[in-house]
Amino acid sequence: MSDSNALGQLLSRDVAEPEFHQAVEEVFNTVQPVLDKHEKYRKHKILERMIEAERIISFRVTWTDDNGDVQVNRGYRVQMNSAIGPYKGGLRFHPSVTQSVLKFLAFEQIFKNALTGLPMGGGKGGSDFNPKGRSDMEVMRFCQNFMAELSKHIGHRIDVPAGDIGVGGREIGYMFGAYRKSQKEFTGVLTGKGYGWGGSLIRPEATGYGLIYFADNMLKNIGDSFEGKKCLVSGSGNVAQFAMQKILELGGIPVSASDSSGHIYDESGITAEKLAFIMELKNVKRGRIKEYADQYPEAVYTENADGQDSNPIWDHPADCAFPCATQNEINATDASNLVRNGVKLLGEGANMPATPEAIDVIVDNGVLYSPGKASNAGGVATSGLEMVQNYSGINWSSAEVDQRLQEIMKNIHDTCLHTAEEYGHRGNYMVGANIAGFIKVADAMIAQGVI
Ligand code: NDP
Ligand code: 2IT
Repeated sequence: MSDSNALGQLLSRDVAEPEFHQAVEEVFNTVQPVLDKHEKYRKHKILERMIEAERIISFRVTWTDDNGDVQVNRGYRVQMNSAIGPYKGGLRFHPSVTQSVLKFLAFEQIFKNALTGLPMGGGKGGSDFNPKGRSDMEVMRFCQNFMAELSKHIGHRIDVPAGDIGVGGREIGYMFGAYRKSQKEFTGVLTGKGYGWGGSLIRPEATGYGLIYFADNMLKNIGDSFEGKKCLVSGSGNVAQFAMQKILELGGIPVSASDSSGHIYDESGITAEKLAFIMELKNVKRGRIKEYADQYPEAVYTENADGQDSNPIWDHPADCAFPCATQNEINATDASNLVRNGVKLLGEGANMPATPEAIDVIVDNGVLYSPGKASNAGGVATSGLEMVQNYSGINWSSAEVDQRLQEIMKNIHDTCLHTAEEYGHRGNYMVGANIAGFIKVADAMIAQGVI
């Protein structure tokens, strides 16, 4: 079967899965030079096999809310590829979660995890449960019932979930407790655990820090640095918060943050003190980003409008942009706005935040661009380091984990550049990331036979 036939078959078989198709098409389009150079990948039908999940588990989650009413949600785990290690990837709790979204995320995770250099396969899971506005006890009951089913399919050498949108330390704690009780054993079955019960230092910070370490490598590669750079950041959750913290440490100036209701733009800069306010607001009070502008009147809050054809957060002057909220948050119009506003570097913290049309605009205009599967890999890489610590029963210091994270991000950066160069796409981090991740997993699949 030709590559385009394989893609056509996917498109016709997996109907109504636009996010999955988008993620697959990007990889299909960029790995063609490898398939042309090495006949074995077509012969062994590697692409066809990679786009078919090894296993997808879908299940009902029933729980009772604080009023005693029964609630029904849908849970999933997509076990996409385990050629190089146990399935590894986050859990997302958000009303927009569908099988398509989780398949796209699990597919991306295959290549991302391969790039880290650690032995982790690709997986992703979650639920359409919306934790927003729910009490701690409601979230706990949901997590316990979700884990009652998920626990049958995971294990510390089988599949190791972690957090993602809507799943942070609180949810990991409730799920870990439920797993431990049901299995009668203490293993590192989840990562992102609290320090003191198996968690790794720096895991909470790792995705945001890793993103900025990666961008710092991109800047250094062209003889530049973060010093004085104005940075647009979207989101105000885990990834955005620690990206802003590291931007500040490296001398840059974050000027925006957002949530699903709107964004704030603070031309004077989000300082360490203002960032502490955001962290308290989001992690403790679970409030809305609008409250930032009430606290700091120099900032402007803009509410999202229905039917808007562009995202106003990307229409401010800046040097760098770091989307850290969700998929497809930058379309072609936003990309043109970024270019017009002087942005020279776009580093993806979220998974697939830019549409294919937006990526074209960004790359065609010479903006340095890093795909999420490379630049947000610090989170899962540090999850891998948490697994190593759990297997060996020791805890590393913050400095040690941070040092390893920095090395991993530099290695991924260099691998992307070298691979892109080797295949005739000098400076294209997206091509480099897709090809390097693909080759590692493809070779493992071939070595292990037709299974
Ligand atoms: P959080 O839940 O901590 O934060 C998500 C942020 O994005 C919140 O500010 C949220 O606003 C906003 N957001 C979520 N969905 C939407 C939406 N549909 N439209 C607009 N804004 C939205 O999640 P994370 O920070 O962990 O994840 C952010 C991104 O980073 C995701 O794409 C995730 O897949 C990716 N990622 C996360 C990693 C991790 O280790 N956590 C690792 C690698 C990638 P609101 O509160 O209003 O929902
Ligand atoms: O998208 C991601 O890489 C994550 N949500 C982190 C996954 C993990 O296993 O730490």
